[in-house]
Amino acid sequence: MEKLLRYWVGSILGVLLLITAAAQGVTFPDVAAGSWYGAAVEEMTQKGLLTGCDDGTFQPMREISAAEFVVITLRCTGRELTLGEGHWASAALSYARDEGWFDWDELSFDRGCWTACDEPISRQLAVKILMKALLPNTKYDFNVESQKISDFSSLNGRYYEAVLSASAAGIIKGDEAGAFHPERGLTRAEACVLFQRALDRRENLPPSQADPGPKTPSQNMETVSGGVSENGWLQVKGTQLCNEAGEPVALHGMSSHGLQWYGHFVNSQTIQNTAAYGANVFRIAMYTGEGGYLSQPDVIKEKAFEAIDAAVQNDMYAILDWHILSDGNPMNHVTEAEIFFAEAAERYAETPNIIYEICNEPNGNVTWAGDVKPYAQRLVSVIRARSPKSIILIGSPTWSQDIHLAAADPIEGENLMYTFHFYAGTHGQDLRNRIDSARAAGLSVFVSEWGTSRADGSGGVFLEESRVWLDYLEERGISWCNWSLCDKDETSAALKPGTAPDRDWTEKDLTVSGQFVFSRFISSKDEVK
Ligand code: DCB
Repeated sequence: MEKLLRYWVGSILGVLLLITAAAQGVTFPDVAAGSWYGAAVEEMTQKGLLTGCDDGTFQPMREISAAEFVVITLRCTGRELTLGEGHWASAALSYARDEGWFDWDELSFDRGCWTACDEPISRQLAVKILMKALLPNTKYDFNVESQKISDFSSLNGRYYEAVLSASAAGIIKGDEAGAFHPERGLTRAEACVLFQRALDRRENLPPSQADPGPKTPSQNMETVSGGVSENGWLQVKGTQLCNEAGEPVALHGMSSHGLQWYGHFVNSQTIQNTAAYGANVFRIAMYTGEGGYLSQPDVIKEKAFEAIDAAVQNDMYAILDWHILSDGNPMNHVTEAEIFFAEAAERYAETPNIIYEICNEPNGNVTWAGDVKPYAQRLVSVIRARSPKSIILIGSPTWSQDIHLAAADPIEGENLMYTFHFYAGTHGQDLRNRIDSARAAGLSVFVSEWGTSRADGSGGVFLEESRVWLDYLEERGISWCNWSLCDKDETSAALKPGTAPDRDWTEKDLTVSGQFVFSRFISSKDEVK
């Protein structure tokens, strides 16, 4: 009873405060009229985008949590929320993740729980979510905008696009010293100002720019298929992979899992089993860390060379993949990489089958300009000195998703392509748009690894999402390899647990993922010679 009374008194007081505040044109007792953020709060409240706290206050100087930020962003896009299971914001958080406003490792969903989403959101992540949700097609000039942000060098590469486009759109302005402080929190007052600027900007865009849909540089690309005896040395013309005769070609096939774990699925028989379904490429994932090449160089190198020879016997292209993963920065082992690729490129200098993939997935605290690009320049020159014509595949930060950074600052040279990796349960339309923009800027893209699962190799299977992705790649003549040819008990694996590696396979040996992927090696558009 006493509780109820307190509640009523509280509410009445709250209402009285609200009325007085409204009379002054401001809605919250703790938001002073005329303060630098007062107008933004008022506008957001009038539009129904802000509700304030249970006690009727706004708490402008409290740091906004990730959950609060995502929920308000979603409201700004005009979407209604339904309460999900568990955390009050779980429906909004899942929606935002599925839309690609943030990646799964930025706000993690763990064992049914949105961990850490009640913690203050970092400024860099907030700006990324805001830009992806409200102003996804904002253009920027890398050099101009990066100059404006005095602490730009401390920014992680995966936030370049968001922060630079937000700067270009006038959404963020640094402090007195021009600093953005990417890792700091954001007060609710600051967040409100960001929302208001983004909404203003959005309202003033011509409708076509507000949502132009994906750009489509070269759709309906007709490609040829077939093996090395038909296509010979590959070459890049414009953004397209072509055969020796200059015709657009698409490579489709499997990637191995780690040679140190699933090397028994990397032999002439298993590679031939994929060729029997129409594959014309095989990727050899030579992990460097996790018990791979760096801990047993001779054994793993021999296995990789055997795998190349098996692919050659089967008339297939072979991607030799320096599979960095736990060792996230390729510069950590650049000398080892130079020695390895020097030997490989010399050995296979005359073999048209080989494609060099010099760094699987840079991740963690790496930048394009400071780490991946200088690494790639060194490796390209090592390989080129020995194998002048071969195709070289180059990764980018954020597990080879940051191709926009490469597009803004590419590497000089011929027959270079940039890898883009995706997992259909995690990555979606915003990344397809990113590929289109990169290609429109002249970048040549090769999907050397993708999975039907979530980004951790399990979950799903996400066949519908995979179909959308493969149709997208097919329309553009983009080549791909699927993760992975092994029998591990995870949804991305193509083979059922216990499948024998030393015989032909039938549909029954393939998992749901394997059946889907094998059925797509030959695309409906391939002009089979
Ligand atoms: C990539 C890696 C690849 C990894 C797959 C699936 O990593 F290139 O090595 O494979 O994508 O995560 C997985 C295997 C597991 C194994 C694990 C560790 O399927 O069996 O236990 O490697 O060796 C990615 C790709 C994208 C993202 C994250 C990762 N992403 N990742 O977008 O967040 O964290 O490994």
